[in-house]
Amino acid sequence: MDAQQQKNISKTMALVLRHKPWLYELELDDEGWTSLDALLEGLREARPSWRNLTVADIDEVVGSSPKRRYERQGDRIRALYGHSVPGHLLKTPAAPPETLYHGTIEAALGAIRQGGLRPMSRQYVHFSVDVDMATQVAGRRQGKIVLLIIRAGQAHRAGVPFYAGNEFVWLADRVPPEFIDFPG
Ligand code: HQG
Repeated sequence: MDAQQQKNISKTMALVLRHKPWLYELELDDEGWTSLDALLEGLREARPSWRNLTVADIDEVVGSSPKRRYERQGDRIRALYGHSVPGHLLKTPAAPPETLYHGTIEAALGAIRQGGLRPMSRQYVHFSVDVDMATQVAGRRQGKIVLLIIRAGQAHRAGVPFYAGNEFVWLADRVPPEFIDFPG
């Protein structure tokens, strides 16, 4: 499978595993898991060039993501972060690294200074473990990139819950502005 095909399949998996499982008649459980067979069936029907997709192809897509977007366990698969499906997915609270990063754009700063970081259209607000990834995240948006440093350890000790998406991506319900270092 070439890189472009991997990317196309990954984007479609993100759409159904994070946002619109009903497109493929998938049901997500409360940890986001769904049937691998049902996903494969939906993908095979979606495009003629995907008609012969196999579990090995899905594994290739799962393994090709440096951000570890997806996880497969036996006959089930899920997205590890990024969800907007209705109903709250269960995440286990965990102690975050002392420092996390969040890349955003200048236009959002006023609201973030005032109300802190919020999930917006997703279920959780997302953080990166390093500056590079946070910069890439911000680069998806139009506007001047701003890097926020999150005093996650301090926030956690003060009672703000955090959840591990995977080893690179952390999640929270919200982070108040007093735990955010703004530039300048
Ligand atoms: C901003 C992708 C105004 C926030 C990415 C962000 C990531 C506020 C935007 C993952 C705000 C939401 C998540 C507030 C936060 N007022 N704006 N109070 N609080 N914002 O896409 O973090 O590649 O939902 O700064 O790479 O950009 O698809 O979140 O700009 O890892 O695997 O509201 O999704 O992962 O945007 O991205 P998003 P995000 P994949």
